[in-house]
Amino acid sequence: MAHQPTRDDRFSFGLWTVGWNARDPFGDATRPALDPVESVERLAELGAYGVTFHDDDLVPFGSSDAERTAIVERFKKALADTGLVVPMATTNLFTHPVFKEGALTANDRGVRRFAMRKVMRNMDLAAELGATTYVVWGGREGAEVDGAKDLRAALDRYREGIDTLAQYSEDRGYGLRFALEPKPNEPRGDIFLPTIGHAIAFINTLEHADLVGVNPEVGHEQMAGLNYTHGIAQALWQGKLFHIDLNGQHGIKFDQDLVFGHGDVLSAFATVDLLEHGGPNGGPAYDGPRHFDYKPLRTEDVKGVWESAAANMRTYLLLKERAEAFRADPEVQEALADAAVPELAQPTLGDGESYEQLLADRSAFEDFDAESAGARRGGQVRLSQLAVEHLLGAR
Ligand SMILES: [Mn+2]
Repeated sequence: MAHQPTRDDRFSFGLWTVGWNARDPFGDATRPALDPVESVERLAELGAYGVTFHDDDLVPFGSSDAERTAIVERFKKALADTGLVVPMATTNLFTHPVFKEGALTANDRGVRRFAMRKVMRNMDLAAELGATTYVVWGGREGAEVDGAKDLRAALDRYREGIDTLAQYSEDRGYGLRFALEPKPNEPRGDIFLPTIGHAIAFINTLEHADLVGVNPEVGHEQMAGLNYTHGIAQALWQGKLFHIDLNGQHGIKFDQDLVFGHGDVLSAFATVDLLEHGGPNGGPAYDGPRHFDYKPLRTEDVKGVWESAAANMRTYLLLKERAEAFRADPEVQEALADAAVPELAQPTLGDGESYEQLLADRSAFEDFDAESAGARRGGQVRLSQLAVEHLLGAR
């Protein structure tokens, strides 16, 4: 019953999460900005194993080379002192006004070339710090005015951008894998590659498709009304779940970035069960960092920031424990069998069976009793209730 996180749990946080000073579109900051070194120290104390960053989270935009070097050296010392690692890094291609109309897909070619250079520069640092995953969130890659963007050209330029960056990583020997982060909207009215499915379909067109996967965020899929667990299950199935962003969201509204589990907790339970166990019939589970991309509520002070960081990890561990108890419960096993869940793992055709043999099998059609199959007990509510009871600690 250990809910105290350890390095083995591989929890990681973005500098921009705990470091958010709580400025929003309607109000000023309610907290001071945090020193990245303080964030590293506090996250290490709380039991995290990793820290991630956008280039500008660490080195403010426009810093001189000398300032950049000094900041990076101080950060590296904090990492060495605490043992925290940098599993992932990413680029801020959204804050500065230069990116107001897009970055890798901006109409302005000069902006696109600047964006590509900004990513390459931070990839150098990411590799130096030992990162293995490079996240690409195209928050400004999109439009509000459909007529102001050649949508197919934008996808051409997106593909050109990702393939060029992947080639750069290969040529420099960085060994980075890229993880595209889908989001349907916000800050743009409509963002390109809005869901996991769109992103995976796009990835399949890339020259370096093998180096590119997805970094799905709970809230981003739920903002689109989609089932996050289903989305990451498909990404796992296609070998594309390179990274995850865990947080909480209450349905279709603005991007809330709540603490993990503080939105749809039943969905969070299913997500942890999938990540840890690979699904009801087993299967490859997720072996990457458990990364939290949340924002401490604007109502909180700095103490509340660290309470909320701890809450993400504790909630994950509680859900993990609950999911293990659910899987180990004999009544759950019985309910799964009753709902025929294991049967789906069995191929529809027999070993070596052709469709000719299927056509010849009268029991499959002519003699099949559709009425009794249609009357079969579902047993799904029982399974759902068992999950709820385990979640509530009633079992
Ligand atoms: Mn978000």
